[in-house]
Amino acid sequence: MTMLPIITAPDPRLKRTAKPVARVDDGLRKLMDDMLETMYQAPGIGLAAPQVGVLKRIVVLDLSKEDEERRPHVLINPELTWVSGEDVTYEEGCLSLPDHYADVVRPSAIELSYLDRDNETRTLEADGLLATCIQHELDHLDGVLFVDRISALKRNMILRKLLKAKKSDTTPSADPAHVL
Ligand code: GNR
Ligand code: NI
Repeated sequence: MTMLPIITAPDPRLKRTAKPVARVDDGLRKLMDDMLETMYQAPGIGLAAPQVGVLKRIVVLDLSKEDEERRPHVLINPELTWVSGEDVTYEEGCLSLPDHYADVVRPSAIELSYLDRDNETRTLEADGLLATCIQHELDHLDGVLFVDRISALKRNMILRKLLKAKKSDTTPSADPAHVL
């Protein structure tokens, strides 16, 4: 297992649209295992490939509690096939927006189709935190962050603080000259 570095905002790589996967092969299965390990280590409940610099439509998630057995899930080329008319508000966080949280409104229940790690097409119905998390991850595949779904005032406040944190970080990979 390899830990992958997680990209944090502001970074143009988080704003791009990820490309569909033609076929799941051993290389992508290794990437998904590394993404799961990276997500558990972070720790987070979901991770999308663009967050580790891979512009492919791949998502991993696991909503099991720390004291429970792990329930890893991988979604390849996920597509919403239905969203509820009813909305719900969750306080969201994002590994690419470290230490910032905000209330985000999204449909409360969804249905989606996706490929699993054996290239089988599957469908899933979700509500509660799972529905919110999946929508948050699907947004990453389209270059959308949760701050794009809140007021411009709150968004700019969070992005300004993240940029400031990056500017005071002296590690070369965090140099804004490279990431902006
Ligand atoms: O770990 C995460 N928690 C979370 C909480 C509420 C709504 C969405 C999320 S996803 C986030 C991990 C992450 O950044 N995934 O892209
Ligand atoms: Ni996120």
